[in-house]
Amino acid sequence: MTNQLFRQMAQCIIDGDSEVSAELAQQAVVQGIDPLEAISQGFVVGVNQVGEAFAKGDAFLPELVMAGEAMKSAVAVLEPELARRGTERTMLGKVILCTVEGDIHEIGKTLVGTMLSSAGFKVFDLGVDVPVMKVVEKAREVNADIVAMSALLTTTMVHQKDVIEALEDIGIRSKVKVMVGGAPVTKEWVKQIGADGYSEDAIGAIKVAKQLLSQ
Ligand code: B1M
Repeated sequence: MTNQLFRQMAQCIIDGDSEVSAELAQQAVVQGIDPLEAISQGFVVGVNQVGEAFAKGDAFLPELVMAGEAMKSAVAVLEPELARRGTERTMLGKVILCTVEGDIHEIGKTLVGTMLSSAGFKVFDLGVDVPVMKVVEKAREVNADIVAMSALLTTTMVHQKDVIEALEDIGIRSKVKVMVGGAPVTKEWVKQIGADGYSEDAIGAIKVAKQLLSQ
């Protein structure tokens, strides 16, 4: 039953059908399915297939856009449920969150934000395509504990490094932990740019953020 629902979820993303993706997400909520499982075993399977087809030249930008929209509709339905399931409510720390300059991929970043908020972090989500100085100025303004940056493009991930350098330039690098993520980000990249941590997925981001604050 659940497997069939997961297959339908993947398919509606491939079809770029936002109406069906929202309906299937709603079904998952009604059936008490873990929203993160619905995302990772259902919808993301579809978005990955579209991504692979795009990379091979078997799908084009309109398909990518429609898959992204369908994914957003599903996540919008699942987000309140994700937040509702968050149990810890104490304020663990302040997180500045963004997708870096030049990059408009927002779905993974938003999921990370939802997970961190539901775990008890106060998240300042600056959105997508956020200029380097806006990130560091906000970090200084709110006295942030963590700067969390998402990048989905090999051409934009370099701005994660730029933000770290800008934090150094304005003299607050030692006061703030830097966490990075997104599909092209690897452990090697984290080391190379001098970030403090990274996670491959949204749920792992909670563990990493907590670890960073306990250091
Ligand atoms: Co774009 N795109 N895209 N795209 N797109 C990718 C990323 C790509 C891999 C597709 C491909 O070619 N196979 C490719 C990048 C290639 C590369 O650089 N290596 C690509 C490209 C090339 C492009 C354009 C350049 C296409 C063009 O215009 N010719 C263009 C760039 C626009 C820009 O940003 N300037 C572009 C545009 C778009 C759309 C706007 C159409 C749309 C985004 C819609 C939106 O976000 N509102 C889109 C989409 C949908 C994708 C794919 C298919 C799916 C991304 C997604 O939402 N995944 C993607 C291929 C793929 O990833 N399979 C692709 C689902 C999401 C839940 O996963 O974002 O990875 P993800 O987040 C995960 C983890 O990475 C992690 O946790 C999340 C949840 O588990 N994570 C973090 C993410 N951030 C984190 C931060 C953390 C910790 C964990 O701590 C801070």
